[in-house]
Amino acid sequence: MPIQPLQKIWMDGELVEWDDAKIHVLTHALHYGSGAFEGIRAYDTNRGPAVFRLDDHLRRLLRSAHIYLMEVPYSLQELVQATKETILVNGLEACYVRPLVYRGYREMGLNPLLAPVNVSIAVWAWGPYLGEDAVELGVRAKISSWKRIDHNMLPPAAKASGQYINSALAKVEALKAGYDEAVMLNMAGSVTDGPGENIFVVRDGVLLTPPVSDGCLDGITRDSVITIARDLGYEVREQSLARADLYTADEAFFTGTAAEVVPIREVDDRSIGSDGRGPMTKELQEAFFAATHGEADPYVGWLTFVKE
Ligand code: PPE
Repeated sequence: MPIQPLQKIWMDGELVEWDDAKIHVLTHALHYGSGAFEGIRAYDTNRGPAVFRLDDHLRRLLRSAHIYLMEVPYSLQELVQATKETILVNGLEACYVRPLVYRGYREMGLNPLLAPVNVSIAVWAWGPYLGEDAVELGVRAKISSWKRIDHNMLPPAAKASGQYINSALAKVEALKAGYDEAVMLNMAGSVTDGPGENIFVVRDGVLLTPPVSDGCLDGITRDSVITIARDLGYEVREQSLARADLYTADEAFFTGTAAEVVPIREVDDRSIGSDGRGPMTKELQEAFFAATHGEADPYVGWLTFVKE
């Protein structure tokens, strides 16, 4: 995804020029993946740009940092303010927001505890994550030969930088095999996540998604879709899924901040349901986009209005 340079990036309390937002090549996180990040979206609303579930994302960032014993030198409230400032100064109505907490420069070796903890927040314009047509037509997914990181190897609950080389291996394998996206299983063979998305299936009118204990990320879009589906009167169950549950689903879709809500039309060359976007997927997509754009009153509390 090529990035269009903007104006400023927030680094350790200051807004620096985009082209000056640099780090030393001996930054600990660059060598060892010792960082944690978030992916957040701000949407265009009739009250100006609004960040979707900002506090929830920043709380997860602080949890990820806590898991890795990184003490973040800013409070949640300071990070909220910094995010709003960064969006405002770059003048975007809608954007993707990438806060990063990372072990910085002047300490090498595998003990990260002596390295400083730095924080940055960047924004950029990020269009449809899985392609222009994916939102309507859906994507073709493939079960990856790469298992998702297991609880006893790396904590799946943390959105830690280094953990994403696992996702990248799965993503590249799927792309090189001619698919759009991967689906990762855990060591026991249960479905977990896409490389950067949670996964849902619809069976007999019930919405099913793997429990966080199976090793998926505790996704904020996932939580939003579960809430919306229940409010619409659907039964939602968090239960383990085997790969054949995907093959035989009536509908399936990915959720994520970058991906939003994207139908899955095939898994391992088996078409799912009517081979396109199913009716419940469409209904949930529409309700989700209404919520993110400030057009659904019950969910306005999920938005942080940048100019207010
Ligand atoms: N699982 C994984 C592994 C994951 O990385 C994400 C977000 C999700 C599920 C969905 O979580 P949430 O965004 O809270 O609904 N992936 C982020 C990074 C994507 C990237 O390519 O970078 C994102 O969507 O921002």
